[in-house]
This record gives sequence, structure tokens and C-alpha cells, in this order.
Amino acid sequence: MAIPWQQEFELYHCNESLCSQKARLGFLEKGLAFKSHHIMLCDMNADCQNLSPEHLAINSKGQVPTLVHNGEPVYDAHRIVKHIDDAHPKSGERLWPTEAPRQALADQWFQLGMLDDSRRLGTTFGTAIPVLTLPILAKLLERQPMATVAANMARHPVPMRRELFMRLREKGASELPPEVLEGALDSLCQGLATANGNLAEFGGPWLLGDFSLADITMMACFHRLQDVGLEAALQDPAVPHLSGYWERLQSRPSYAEGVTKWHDPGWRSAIEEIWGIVPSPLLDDVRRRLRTH
Ligand SMILES: N[C@@H](CCC(=O)N[C@@H](CS)C(=O)NCC(=O)O)C(=O)O
Repeated sequence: MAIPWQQEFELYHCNESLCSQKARLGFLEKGLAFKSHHIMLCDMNADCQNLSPEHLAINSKGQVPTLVHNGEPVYDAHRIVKHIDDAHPKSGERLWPTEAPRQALADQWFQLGMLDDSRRLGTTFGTAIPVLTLPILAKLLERQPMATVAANMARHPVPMRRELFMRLREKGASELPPEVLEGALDSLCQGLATANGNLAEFGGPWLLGDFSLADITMMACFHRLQDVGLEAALQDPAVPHLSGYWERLQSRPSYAEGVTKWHDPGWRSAIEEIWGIVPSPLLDDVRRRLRTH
């Protein structure tokens, strides 16, 4: 189905969405321009642009990001980044490794880091990060009247998300089944230990030696760990390669341009209200688990 378009690349994305950050980082690292369509999400703000009929015609799940490439939609952040890399291999960074052994590892991170509805929340690195974000979403939903959230969620096309967001609005994030949080903390630590191992194996400076899509995944995920008060886990002696790596990621121009420039005042004030400047109460647990991986 062709979607109306004006520029080669048009990106439907949301400022603080982790998957949107990855897509924007991909464009910045490739040095490619895109026409921006900013879509406010129903779990962040009562505007709820992701569930408008116009947006559902572009993404039937009501999710961001969607890339429209010459009128053809491409879904899922990692697929979007790989797609633009394949379309313009010579522009900017080559984001998909060219040699077979690194390709296999890039593919592992592609799967492991993805926010994928077909996997249970918290069972992979990519689905663990959103679990840790639930307190922020609960705070943002709490600021919307119950009736508004109920009316918006009634038209959410993905039952799992509809139920999750309603539950967050009604009960907050603390009602999460304990095994989901347990699983998420374990998957997070497993992912951090693997990343630390990759940096040791290839000698850096990037996850697989040269900069790649896997680093884009990490940049967005580490930024989110900072949002949820768990950034100190990246300084833990059990994962000694991560702190320098995180500094290098933050010093790339794409980080400011694709991530921090898009900070949302509502999101930022929710973080302040929940954690302030203190680390998350989960930090000790994360540090303990890092030692066992
Ligand atoms: N598999 C998709 C997941 C996209 C996704 O879940 N996006 C979130 C924001 S990070 C979203 O649109 N949430 C709003 C909703 O589900 O209503 C990807 O990797 O891009």
C-alpha cells in the first residue's frame, strides 16, 4: 500500500520513544535527511495522535516509528535502520558489518535488542528496557483523566498494549507481576554482560569493533537506563568496559541531535517526580545480578 509522500524518507516518530530514538540515530549516523512527522503517543499525552485514523492508516498497530520510503512503509526500528543502510551503503557510517562473523553478532543484537510484541515482556534485553520504563508511563497516564485514558485505550488496536496501559492507569506500575520484573532485571544484566564481553573480545571502541547498528541500540537503551535511575550499573566493576563505552556513545554528535534534543518536558518532569536525582531502588539488585553473569 503506497502512502502519500513528498520526500524520499519520511519518518513517523515520537520524541521520547526508545524505538524512535533508534530510527533518528540511524538517519543521523548515515547523514541522511528525513521529513519528520512527530506523533504524540497515547501513553504519554492525551493528544493521542498515534491512534488517529490518519496514523492508523500508516501503522495499523498505532506504533512508532514508521519509515515511509518513497511511499512504502517500513516498520520496526532495527529494520528501518538496516533498510536505510542497505539503500545508501556509501553514505555516512556503514551500520551493518560487511564480514560474516560480525554479521552474525549484529544479527544477534538485532533480535536481542528489539522491542518485539511476539516475545513476552522482560524476556530479552530489548523487551526488558520497557518494563523498567513502566513507572514513567504510569506517571504520565496518571496525569490524564481516567475517562480520557479509557476512551483512548478502547480504540487501541493491540490488546496487550490496551490492557497494559489501562492497568498502569488504574493500578500504577507497582502492581506488575513480580516475575516480569525479575525476568526483566535478569535479561538486562545478561545483555549488559554480553555487551561487556563483546567490547573485551573486539577491543572496542564500539561493540563489534567498528560502529554499527548494535551501537545505536545501546545508545538508546543506555540513555533509557539513565532515565530510570540505573545508569550507575554501567559503572559497575563487573562490567568494566561499559563506562568508557557509554562515554564514547554520548560524545557522538548523533546522541545530542537524535536523543537529548528531543527531550519532552512532561517525560522529564515525570522522572523528576518518581526518582528525582537519586538512583533507582533497583540499582543494588542490578549490581548483585551483574556479578553472577
Ligand atoms: N517493534 C516495534 C515496536 C514499536 C513500539 O512499540 N513503539 C512504541 C514506542 S517505543 C509505541 O509506539 N508505543 C505506543 C503504543 O503502543 O500505543 C519497533 O521495534 O519499532
